[in-house]
Amino acid sequence: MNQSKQLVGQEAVKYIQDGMKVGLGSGSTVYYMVKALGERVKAEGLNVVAISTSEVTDEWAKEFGIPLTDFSYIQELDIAIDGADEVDDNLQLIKGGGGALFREKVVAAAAKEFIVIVDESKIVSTLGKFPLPVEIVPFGWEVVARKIEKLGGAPKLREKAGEIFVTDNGNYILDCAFEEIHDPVATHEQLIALVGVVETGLFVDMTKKVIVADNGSTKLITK
Ligand code: ABF
Repeated sequence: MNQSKQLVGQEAVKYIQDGMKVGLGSGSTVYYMVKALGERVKAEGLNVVAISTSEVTDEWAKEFGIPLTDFSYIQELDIAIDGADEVDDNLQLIKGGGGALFREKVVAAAAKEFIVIVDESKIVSTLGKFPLPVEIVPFGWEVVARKIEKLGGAPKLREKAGEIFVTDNGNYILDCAFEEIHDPVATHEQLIALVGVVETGLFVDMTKKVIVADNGSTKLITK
């Protein structure tokens, strides 16, 4: 599995050119991409600057010598590269298993090109087997949960080490077991309309390029 993640991480870095402003995603696959990018910075003197999507990725960027900036300096990125929990046939995504979905969506939306890197286990025909992460404001989260329950989402408040999980933005996450999401656009619209929902892990119509590990190599899926 790690070899697959390494392969797609290294392949994605080939799309980064000198002078680019880069969005760095989160998750274990992204770790290998950040490592590979750091190796290019070191070996080629590649001149890039990056905005990351989590405090964990911040640490990886520092470890591998990738200069970091933030949106107070740059408001558009040339490319963003991130992982995913599920990818369907239309390149619609479920993201947020790592809890960074809000910053991941902000960064992906700010990028001219958004490339997703996954091992083959993430490819599905229909989204939803992976519980959909929905970031919510802590105040009145129980009200939002009941509304999502009525939508068939079977919401579960995310915990970590027996405590309520709190995102980098100070919010909570409901993991919603929809099982099958046949219309990701409509489901996202229904959820984002609920007062108290900050963002959903449905990344619809955001990527046109997915790099998938494939039996010791990689393949590019585009739309
Ligand atoms: C992140 O990557 C999250 O959105 C997603 O949950 C995670 C996938 O993690 P991994 O690459 O470790 O499978 O972008």
